[in-house]
Amino acid sequence: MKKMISIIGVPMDLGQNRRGVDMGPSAIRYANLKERIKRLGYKVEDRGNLHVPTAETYKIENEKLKYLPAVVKVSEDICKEVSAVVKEGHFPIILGGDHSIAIGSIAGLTQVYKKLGVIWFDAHADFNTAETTPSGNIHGMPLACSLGIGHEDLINIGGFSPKVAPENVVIVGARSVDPEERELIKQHGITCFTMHEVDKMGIGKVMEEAIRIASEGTDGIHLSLDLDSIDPDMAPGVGTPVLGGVTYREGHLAMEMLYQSGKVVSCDVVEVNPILDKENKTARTAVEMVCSLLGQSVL
Ligand code: 6HN
Ligand code: MN
Ligand code: MN
Ligand code: MN
Repeated sequence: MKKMISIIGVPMDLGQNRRGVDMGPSAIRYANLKERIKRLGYKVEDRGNLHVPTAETYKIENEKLKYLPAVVKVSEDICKEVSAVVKEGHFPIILGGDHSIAIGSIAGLTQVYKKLGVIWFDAHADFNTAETTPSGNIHGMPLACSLGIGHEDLINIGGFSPKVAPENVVIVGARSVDPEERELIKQHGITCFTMHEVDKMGIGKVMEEAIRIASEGTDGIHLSLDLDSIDPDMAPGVGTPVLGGVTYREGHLAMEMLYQSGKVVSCDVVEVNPILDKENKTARTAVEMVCSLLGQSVL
């Protein structure tokens, strides 16, 4: 029996400074996410959007952790919603919003999956802290937070820390990592397949390794899919585009291999910004990736 899919929208834009990423859930829904998943033979429920306060109603108090109190509040809400659907045996798809939402989704998942593997598919590593951040934007910090590195309020969402172990976390597609962030990644022994490895080994071999690492001794894999991992030609509508990304076909192969592993239990789809997009191309790419993750092209 296929798991039921639960779509959860989080119109979060407080983790970065480009407006428009709060419209990501609408853009992805408009690209027909629910219908497309249904066609693959799944039952799907759309649980609507969680409430996210408007940036203009907040004053930034800490330049190194912008909108911290609001991000903490929304993360707790995401945690509750995600853990509730996972307890029902469903597969959550959490639509961002910026990547800070992964703090809450991983917190919610680990209420149930005590040993969770994570594949962080991203042009960035999202491994900054208040001490290393060049921007003060929390969307550059969620992976570090999930490993228990960062501000106390962010790492303790859902009541405990760390959520995941470094030996079960893999970054794929990185090509823009800040100098001190790089040191933190090394120091914590996180496996990172940058675009250098994707070019050299091929995406097939990279994903084989990534799936092995995220599977070893875990109850499941969470895919955190940042659309800026994909090359800007197929994903131009993101706040922090970086040239030289994963191609459309490489992205599909990666998603298909994740499907074939049978280990994926949830995913985030983040950083789609329709204001910066061209005719909803990035949201459409996102939907194609999710369909491949759910078995669209595998017989
Ligand atoms: N994302 N490393 C940069 C920063 O500001 O910390 C960029 C982060 C981008 C985060 O794309 O999810
Ligand atoms: Mn149910
Ligand atoms: Mn990211
Ligand atoms: Mn990114």
